[in-house]
Amino acid sequence: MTSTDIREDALAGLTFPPGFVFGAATAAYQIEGAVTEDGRGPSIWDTYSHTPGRTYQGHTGDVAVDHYHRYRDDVALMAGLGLSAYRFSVSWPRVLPEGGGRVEQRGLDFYRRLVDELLAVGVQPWLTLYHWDLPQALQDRGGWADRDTAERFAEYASVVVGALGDRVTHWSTLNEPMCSALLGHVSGAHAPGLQDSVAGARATHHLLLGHGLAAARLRAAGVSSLGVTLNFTPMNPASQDPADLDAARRLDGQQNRMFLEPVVNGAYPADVVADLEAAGAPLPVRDGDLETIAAPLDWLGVNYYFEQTVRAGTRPAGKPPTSFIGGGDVVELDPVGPTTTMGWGISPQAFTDLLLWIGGRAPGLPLVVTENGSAWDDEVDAEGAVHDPERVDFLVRHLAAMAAAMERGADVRGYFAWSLLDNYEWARGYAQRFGLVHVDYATQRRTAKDSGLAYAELLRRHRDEA
Ligand code: IFM
Repeated sequence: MTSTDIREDALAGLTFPPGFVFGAATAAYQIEGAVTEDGRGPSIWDTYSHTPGRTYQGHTGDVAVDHYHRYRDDVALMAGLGLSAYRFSVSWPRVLPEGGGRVEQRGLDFYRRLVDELLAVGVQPWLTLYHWDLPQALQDRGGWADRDTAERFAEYASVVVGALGDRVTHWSTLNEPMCSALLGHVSGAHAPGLQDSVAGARATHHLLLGHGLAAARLRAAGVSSLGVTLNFTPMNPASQDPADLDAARRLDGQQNRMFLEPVVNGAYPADVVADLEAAGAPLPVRDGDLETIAAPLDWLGVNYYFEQTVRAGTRPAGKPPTSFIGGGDVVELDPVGPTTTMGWGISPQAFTDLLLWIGGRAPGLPLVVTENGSAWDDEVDAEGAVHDPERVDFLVRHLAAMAAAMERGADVRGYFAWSLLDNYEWARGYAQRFGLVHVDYATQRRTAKDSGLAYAELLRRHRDEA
């Protein structure tokens, strides 16, 4: 069997409704490089990645995959794969190097050129305003733990929509605020690298407030396709023991419900509020905030990678610090069965269940899968091909799982593979490859992997069926 046969086989029977959007996603700091060019200011990720001991082998996004200079070729690559959409993020410190005030026109011009290039080849731009690269100048004034950062985010949203609102239709405010808030401020596994639960709770609320304030600015500018992207990890109890059930409830609360409920229903879950208060890290909610946060949306972005089983108990020595407020007495179990190189388990069934669960919590709100993907050790072989059967399998099984959810009523309108290209996987550096397209980091050469070719084939059939 050739790799083409394998693709043909895997794709048989996978069909999606006409108009279903298929794309791939990236984020500014993970791909752009050019961190000191055209007036860009430093971000918290520049600071973090340059701090010894923070990232795998000291890897930084200084060069990344040089997309800032190679964006034309990368757009041509997307067109070649037949993507109907491309989800990317704007780098806040490229546009407002000090976080607010002075606008750097050269930064905006880059995104205008990128968007024009996409439109010219018929790929819809899906723009995310914040994928974790807060201007360092704002961090120096307290970052997301400080309420003013939410106001600065709204200011930044106004600047970007003022420059690109005439050509970008699909807008998202935040990517995965859970990671910004809890990985950034509780475990310190991400920038700004704090281990401070009070700051974690404050950052959570101010990120969500920033989302609501920015949403109002985008609406005022006429945006009619507006969403926010949340990352969901289903939390399963290791047993029916009440302590394990409670551990799963608490982590599910902070991972999933603390972000979903205020955005779609205008309230933090009461059990989460109580947990955070008991941990001495209350959410700093003021009158009117929850109405702002619950701004009407046109779609909800769903990022899904894996599910997690947890139990109550003392975290074994050697486990990384918890990312959850008061979560020091909860243990995340290692997955059973095969894992990706990230160490994540593979659970397509949990993806189906998750989409149905979200649909039940947010009835009437269309869902867009804004990220889903897997990391593997990929290599270019002597013939110049990249055979990544594990990623093909992951992709096909997750597409099938999404289709199963849709069949059972989940209103899913699009799917973006993470990621278009191999790129800078944050604290894990360049050791983790998520791309549909392989990047040789020494030469920056791009090579479509078998998974990229399989995806292209699926998209070709989808277009033909339309
Ligand atoms: O690379 C990240 C991305 O930036 C956010 N979502 C998860 C991906 C894989 O870890």
